[in-house]
Amino acid sequence: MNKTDKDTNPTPNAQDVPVPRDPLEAKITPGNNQLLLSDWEPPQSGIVPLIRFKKNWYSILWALPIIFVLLVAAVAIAQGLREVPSVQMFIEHYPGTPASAAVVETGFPLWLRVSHFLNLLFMTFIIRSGVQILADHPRLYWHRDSTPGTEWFRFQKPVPEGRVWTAKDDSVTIPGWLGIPGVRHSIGLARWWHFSVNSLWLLNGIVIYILLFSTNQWQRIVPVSWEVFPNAASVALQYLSLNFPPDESWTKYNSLQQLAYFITVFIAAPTSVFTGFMQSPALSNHLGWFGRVFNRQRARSIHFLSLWWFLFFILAHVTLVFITGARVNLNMMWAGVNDDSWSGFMVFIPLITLVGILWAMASPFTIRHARLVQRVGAFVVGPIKGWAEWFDPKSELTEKDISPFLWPNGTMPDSKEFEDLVANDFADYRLRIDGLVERPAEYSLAELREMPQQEQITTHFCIQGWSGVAKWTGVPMRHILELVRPTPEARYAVFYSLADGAHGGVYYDCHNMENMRHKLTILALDMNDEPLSVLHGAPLRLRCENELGFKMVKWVTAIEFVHDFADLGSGQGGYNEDHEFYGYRMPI
Ligand SMILES: Nc1nc2c(c(=O)[nH]1)N[C@H]1C(S)=C(S)[C@@H](COP(=O)(O)O)O[C@H]1N2
Ligand SMILES: [Mo]
Repeated sequence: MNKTDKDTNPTPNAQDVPVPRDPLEAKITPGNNQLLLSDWEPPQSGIVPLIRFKKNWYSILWALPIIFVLLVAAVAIAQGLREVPSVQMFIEHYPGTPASAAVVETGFPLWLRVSHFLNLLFMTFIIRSGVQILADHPRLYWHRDSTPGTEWFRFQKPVPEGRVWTAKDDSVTIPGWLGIPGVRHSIGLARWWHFSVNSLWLLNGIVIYILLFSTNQWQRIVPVSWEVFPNAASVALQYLSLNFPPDESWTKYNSLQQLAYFITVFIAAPTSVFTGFMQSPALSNHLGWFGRVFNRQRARSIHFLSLWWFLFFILAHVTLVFITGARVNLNMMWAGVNDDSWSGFMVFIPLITLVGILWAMASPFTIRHARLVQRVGAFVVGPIKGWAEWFDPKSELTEKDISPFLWPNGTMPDSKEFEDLVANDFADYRLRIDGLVERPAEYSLAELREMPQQEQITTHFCIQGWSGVAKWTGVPMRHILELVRPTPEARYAVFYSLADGAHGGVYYDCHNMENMRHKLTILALDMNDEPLSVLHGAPLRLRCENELGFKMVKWVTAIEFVHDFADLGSGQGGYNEDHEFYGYRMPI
């Protein structure tokens, strides 16, 4: 078709009709593709971790002298016990391995050695990004809400009183060699690492499970007789007396060793996966009573204890590998041979150097190529997130579950416009709805209050790790959809705030239409039977219970229906997505 044909065509096709745009689109600012430290929350150090017993807090540094004294005492006692005839008989009877234990003659096959290495590599990324995530809300709780003062563990000072202290204010810096990327409040990027590498680790784990049980390799690490317990006690006594039991190298493990591997592979790993998933708003809010019992804070605490098991295991495992004959042990696990050559070292040294290089590069790379990390992360875990988003959340909590405290979060509005609205008790407030809708509309607060109201008691899940229960009342989004009638082209609803985000430019966030149709998606006007406070989003905020908190825009002023969000800001689907590298879909 030549130019003249097109120019003279009297009927414009659908693409030529100008799409109505909300004026606030112009106030969106794109984010940087790098994590710019000059435009970021300034560093803030935490404190030495504390654990609470009853009303008192104790530094975990006390553990060092306590463990030392206990170990010395245990060695003395164990050595004394080994002189006692009945103990000697016990050790003779239970030498360390049940007589029934199978002998694995096949060594460590290649698949086992490769998956062992991958496991080591993945675990370095998982642990580091996990610690980074923890530092975004450096407190742990055992119960459903996250009320300050009720933590059992923290590495941050008590919450200051007499001022607004948001969850973002509370985040602390950890060094770049430890966390990934080692920048305060970099949870968006840490999560991409954590979840992408978790997926690889999980795949590796599934392959390991399958191959363990389709060969005889499982026999080394799965106990099959109750005698494993007295034998493990016997081994512990022998180790503690510093007179080690005989080593049967890779044909069979002693009972203590077997239990340690069993716990790691079959208890700690699944526990971590399970408690990881239970921290997701979509899964937890969908699972009803199960989500209440295994609530997010409990799951997060157990997830953390599971980390400690892994750290303890790694320390013990590596120490024993090196003190019970490093060369032979390395030959077995890295070269697959049982001799005293140097072949294990020849494989181990380059591979562990590679791990070291990747370790050193991870944080600087992530800071420099933050947008890339976000894109690759979303590509790897996007399908899992899409699957989780599909769950319709339930509201099964009751009045007595309502938390005494809900952390405030985000950047407060500080415009003259907002001040005037507050001064007038929001009498001049209008909610504007436009974009791809048949009937654009503007509603006053009074009109919104006359619409059908829905009440729900739900848990709020902030990406940073805290959660809390509140009762929300407001207009179901389904009702709004009936009023304004989005056109078939509309695929997303963009929520605009009266407040700017932390790095300048209007705060906004996009949701897909399925989220808008969920039973519990409402435009909340009340929180716990009172009109919303300014802190929590007055006069109107979104509740969308299968997403993380940052997607629930506070101080909503406009909703625009669009076909695509690629042309808004950096095109990532929202303010924190553009500026802090969060994901557009965040049901986990
Ligand atoms: N406009 C705006 N809305 C926002 C934020 C923000 O910074 N600006 N923060 C979000 C985040 S990260 C969370 S966890 C919730 C917190 O809601 P709350 O302060 O009522 O607990 O609001 C969300 N809505
Ligand atoms: Mo949040």
